[in-house]
Amino acid sequence: MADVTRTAYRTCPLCEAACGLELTVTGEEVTAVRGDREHVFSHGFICPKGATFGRLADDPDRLRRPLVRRPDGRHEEVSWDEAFAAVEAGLRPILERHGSQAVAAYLGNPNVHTMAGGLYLTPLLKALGTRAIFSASTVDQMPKHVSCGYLFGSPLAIPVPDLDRTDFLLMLGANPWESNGSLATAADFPGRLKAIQARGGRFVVVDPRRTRTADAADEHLFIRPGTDAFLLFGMVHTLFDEELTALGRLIPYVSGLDLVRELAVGFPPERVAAVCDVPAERIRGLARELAAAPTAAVYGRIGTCTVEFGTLTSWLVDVLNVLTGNLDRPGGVMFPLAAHLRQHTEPGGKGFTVGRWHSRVRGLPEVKGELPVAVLAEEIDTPGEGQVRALLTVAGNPVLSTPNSGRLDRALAGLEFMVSVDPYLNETTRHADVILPPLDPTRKGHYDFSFLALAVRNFAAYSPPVLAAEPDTLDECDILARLIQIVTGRPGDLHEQLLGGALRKVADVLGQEADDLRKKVVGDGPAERLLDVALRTGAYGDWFGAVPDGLSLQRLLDAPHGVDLGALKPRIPEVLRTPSGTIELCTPPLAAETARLREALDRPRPGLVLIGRRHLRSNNSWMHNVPALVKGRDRCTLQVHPDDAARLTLADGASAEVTSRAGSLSARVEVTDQVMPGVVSLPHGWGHDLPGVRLAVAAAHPGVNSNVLTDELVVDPLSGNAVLNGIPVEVKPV
Ligand SMILES: Nc1nc2c(c(=O)[nH]1)N[C@H]1C(S)=C(S)[C@@H](COP(=O)(O)OP(=O)(O)OC[C@H]3O[C@@H](n4cnc5c(=O)[nH]c(N)nc54)[C@H](O)[C@@H]3O)O[C@H]1N2
Ligand SMILES: Nc1nc2c(c(=O)[nH]1)N[C@H]1C(S)=C(S)[C@@H](COP(=O)(O)OP(=O)(O)OC[C@H]3O[C@@H](n4cnc5c(=O)[nH]c(N)nc54)[C@H](O)[C@@H]3O)O[C@H]1N2
Ligand code: SF4
Ligand SMILES: [Mo]
Repeated sequence: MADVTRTAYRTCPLCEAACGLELTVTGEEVTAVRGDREHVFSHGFICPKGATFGRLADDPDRLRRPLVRRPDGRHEEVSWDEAFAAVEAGLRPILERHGSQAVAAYLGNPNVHTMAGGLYLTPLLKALGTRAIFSASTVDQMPKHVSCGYLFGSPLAIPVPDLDRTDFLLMLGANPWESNGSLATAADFPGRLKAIQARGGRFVVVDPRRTRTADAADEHLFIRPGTDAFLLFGMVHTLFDEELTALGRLIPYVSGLDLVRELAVGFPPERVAAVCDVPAERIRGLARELAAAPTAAVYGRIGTCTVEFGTLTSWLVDVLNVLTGNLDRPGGVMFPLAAHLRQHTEPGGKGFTVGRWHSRVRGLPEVKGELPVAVLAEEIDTPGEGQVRALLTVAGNPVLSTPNSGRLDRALAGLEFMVSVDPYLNETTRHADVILPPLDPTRKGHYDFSFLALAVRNFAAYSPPVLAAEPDTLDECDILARLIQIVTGRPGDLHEQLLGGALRKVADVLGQEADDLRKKVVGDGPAERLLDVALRTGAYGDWFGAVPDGLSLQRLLDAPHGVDLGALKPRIPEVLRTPSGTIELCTPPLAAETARLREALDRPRPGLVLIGRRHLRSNNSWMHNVPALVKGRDRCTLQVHPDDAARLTLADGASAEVTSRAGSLSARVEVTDQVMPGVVSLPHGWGHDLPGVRLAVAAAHPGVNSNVLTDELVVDPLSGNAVLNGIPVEVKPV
């Protein structure tokens, strides 16, 4: 009998844009992928990665059953029972002998793209009871969490640019033409930028590289890596100096304005220009344009976070939005309201603090319940009381993605025990004693817990699994649930326990019995049932029937192209969680950090510095095993400006040796004026030629690991975020 062909709709989980996909499924295979033209948010947009959605499922290197490492170092497939027994045998003695602090956890980026990550990691970490928690957040957006924590009282209150209504967008350190956007979920980000221009608006890009986004912009300004805080302070200075501040309806909700005015005195554009290489007149001009635009948004992304003054830079982005009255107004930057979350009834809360504990070796503060991943290697390789002896990784590849990964790679080899929840035997998991592979994305349901709270328009979508699970495979929720049980030693149906806990909270509010509510819960899987409860009691929820037409999982199941929940609405003051219930514009840690920035004005300029870059067909480190995404010319090149190439006698196509404090590597030179003089660029996520890795396609296109060069000893002090841009390097011909 011929295979039946059908159409399925599904949210793409591969980046933050949350596009709707239309899949053609023939038998048990996804045979074609296109953008879902009826999707309420993405309207048919798709990128080359989304187009390969089905290929992850049939990748021959993708693990379907667990692997256990044998004494000779080889990984061998075993049954699930054997694998979980090996986890128990590995973890238990360490927990008993050294306590939970000896077990660290590293959570990687795809956790924010899976339902299991959104729902089962918190209970797992709680069960582990360790404070040695690390994640990809501290090689990414932690500075934004911290600045928003201080400003708005919650690290999750992150305003996003209202792309569809703004008249003027100033974008720093973001390249959505390649990345498809980040901390601003906007399917077809490029199309939304072009629409700004089409309606008579403008967008300006600040970046040390002339990216595709910069090419499309009305104006591109080169900036010295790591110096955006100076540029932005120069703009703040100008707003006060030229009396251009206009807080509008925010006036009663802002405290600390005078302090910012005082701090800005120290950063006249004429003084900061020499540090950031943006002319003083242009800095003043940008401030004037921002103030004059009917609506405007300042948006900074990873290039403003993964730098020494990351938190200060992220803060200044929103200071500018506040000073020009653009925070929380249509066309400015606004707070989304996701369907699984609730609105607050009034402003005010506990506020945001850091440093509830500190890392053992370097003493860096805890932030948002975790420690900087830049200290992970030293926590493992430094002996003494509290040393990390075992590691759990879930959806992470820190050997390619975190600073001084050479040191981390060596540290992982010295662990007493390591377990990884991951579908690949890759650069990191090759160190694992046990690898537990989750189902591929075609076989799991999807709801974006993280990104619907960052979307430039409120909407909700749920996708059921497209293909049935193969025999003898496990869903990620089940894997994480088993790990929880191994750690706690407690029996029972953990899924039902979690659901019961969620329902008891709701039952109190509704004055009903949890058991009665349980009967009304919809959903085929454990994650789906938890989602149903969150949706029904969320901002648009049906409250189990109390609100007619309210949202529920059933409503989303009935709407395969998503449910539009409207343009973003103002949320100040309700969203504010600061103790004062106001926007606290300048808290003491930020003022103190500003003093440090002031001192940095007089630092000597470094010589050559390294920055990263992203390519449309990459996804951090883990999709280079998809043939369609790696074909063509080698993309892992060291971009060098022609002036630097001439000075250093580097020829296009030749090899160069790049050396930093942390390490050295050799890469192929690409001479191009896309990078500014004094700056070289190498993408991250490559270096697939390590022994023991099972990624046949990636290994044939290995590239080099740029994080061999990044330095784990330099972090943004307020957030602990790694510095991955602006690394001092020396380059010479090989
Ligand atoms: N130099 C430099 N370094 C960087 C960056 C940079 O710009 N420059 N960017 C940083 C950023 S923003 C990030 S987010 C990090 C990413 O850092 P990581 O999260 O550590 O690395 P990824 O490359 O995203 O690797 C994801 C891992 O998850 C696995 N995986 C994929 N899907 C699933 C799944 O459904 N379940 C499970 N359990 N596992 C899955 C993959 O096989 C892979 O091992 O890298 C950072 N590193
Ligand atoms: N195709 C693709 N898409 C992705 C990813 C991917 O790996 N590939 N990764 C996903 C992830 S995890 C994330 S976090 C997002 C990131 O999304 P984006 O933040 O848009 O990431 P990038 O494309 O790296 O853009 C960062 C830009 O900052 C510039 N830059 C570097 N240093 C500085 C600086 O000091 N100042 C300024 N102003 N600019 C600087 C770089 O030249 C680069 O153009 O992308 C996501 N989407
Ligand atoms: S832009 Fe992101 S979400 Fe959209 S298709 Fe591409 S990878 Fe998927
Ligand atoms: Mo990221």
